[in-house]
Amino acid sequence: MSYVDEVLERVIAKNPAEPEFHQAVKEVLESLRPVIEANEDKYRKEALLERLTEPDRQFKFRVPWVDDKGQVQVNTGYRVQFNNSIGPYKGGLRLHPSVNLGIIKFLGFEQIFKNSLTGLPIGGGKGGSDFDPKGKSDREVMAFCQSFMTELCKYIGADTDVPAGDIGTGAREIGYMFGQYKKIRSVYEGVLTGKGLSYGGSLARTEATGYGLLYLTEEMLKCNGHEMKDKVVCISGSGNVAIYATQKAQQLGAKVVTVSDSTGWVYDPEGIDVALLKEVKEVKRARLTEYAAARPSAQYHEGRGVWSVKCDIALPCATQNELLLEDAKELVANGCIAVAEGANMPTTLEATEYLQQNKVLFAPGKAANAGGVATSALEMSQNSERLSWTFEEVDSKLKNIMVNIFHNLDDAAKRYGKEGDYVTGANIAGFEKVADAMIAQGVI
Ligand code: NDP
Ligand code: 2IT
Repeated sequence: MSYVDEVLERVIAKNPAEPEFHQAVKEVLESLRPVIEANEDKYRKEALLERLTEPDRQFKFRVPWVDDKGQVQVNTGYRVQFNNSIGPYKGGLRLHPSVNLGIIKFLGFEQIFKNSLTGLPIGGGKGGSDFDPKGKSDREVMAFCQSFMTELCKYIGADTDVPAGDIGTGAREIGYMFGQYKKIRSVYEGVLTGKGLSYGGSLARTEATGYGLLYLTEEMLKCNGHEMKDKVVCISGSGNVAIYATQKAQQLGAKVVTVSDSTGWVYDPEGIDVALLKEVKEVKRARLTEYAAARPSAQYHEGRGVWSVKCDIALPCATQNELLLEDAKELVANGCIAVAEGANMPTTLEATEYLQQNKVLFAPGKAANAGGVATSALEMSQNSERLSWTFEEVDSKLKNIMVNIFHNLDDAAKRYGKEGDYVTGANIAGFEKVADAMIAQGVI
């Protein structure tokens, strides 16, 4: 059996009931085949793939907190420190009822390659909890965040492991967590990114993932003879990534006609009103029904359905496995030319394959959404030198990073005779640097 197949089997056997983790490992290892086969004896002897697919360590802990009725609630907290061969562990904290160890491991595994692709010195990690911030008061969210950090603070630090936001974790949660870290550890350091601007946050971090997604998409289009201007774009999600992806797409001259949340979606043929969307989602923390109620041109639909709308470009920005084979078929039938993943692993393996077979340009999340973590690394740099850069400075570095990422994965795909296969290109380009560092650092 080939080394790749052997390790895939082993990962599934050793980590039962973690389907998202299996899916992420399968996608990466399958596309690394040409690189692994060229070095099979060496990598097998080094057990490189076994080491790469086994986290350095993982923490799972109780998070007790008191709700507004005086009732004690108990959630489960996680932090997976996956690989620090090229820098301190870096990756977000997801707060969502669906969170379990397998989901955190898939996200942590993806983060290794994504962080490598940024060209910045950051390793891969991820964490979170099954806590649901939706419908909680600010005091309840604070109580949870403080309890979560009371345990997490033992394992993280500015040179060790630097968490950030993800689904359910925004500026409010990062603020409460930072406060508790400082209170317990008595150090003022850049231990979290995505901080508020008054206490060490970076300008443009809020916008970075969505803006970065569009910078990479624009470059991909340009290199394939298209442009963003006048394109019709479907976006899913209506959180941090979706909002700033919508904003940048509009700045580049495209028309974004959909957004969604976990209960429904909006079709707005006049183009999404970003100011209204921000008001509904960032200020009121309300549902999309409020957007539709305030906007005469918008139609609200229950359930899923974003990918049934005719578009040139699809940007899934909500969550994993939200773009299925049947959606891919619909997108192709409607003439879609490009899909770029704002979320982590939003497209199933079958859907990705179908899109690529039908010549749809496809940018995988670990490249397309790397602008968030890249700007987090820029926040770490600013914290280390105790300075803050202007919005324009950060934004122009972000744009350079995203353009470079696209060319690196384009080149890597070409080197292995897979021109235009950006999934393979991203996995190979991300892997090469990490593999090199792991081998250089010995068996640890
Ligand atoms: P937010 O919490 O700000 O927004 C998440 C959005 O996705 C909401 O609209 C939410 O709807 C929707 N959503 C979440 N879970 C589900 C679900 N199970 N089914 C349907 N809709 C869902 O998160 P972000 O925008 O930060 O993150 C979105 C994606 O981007 C995630 O995959 C994340 O890992 C990824 N990402 C985020 C980065 C960042 O910097 N924030 C960086 C790189 C990737 P509702 O409000 O109804 O739950
Ligand atoms: O998935 C991701 O890259 C993030 N949620 C951002 C991580 C970070 O450290 O900024």
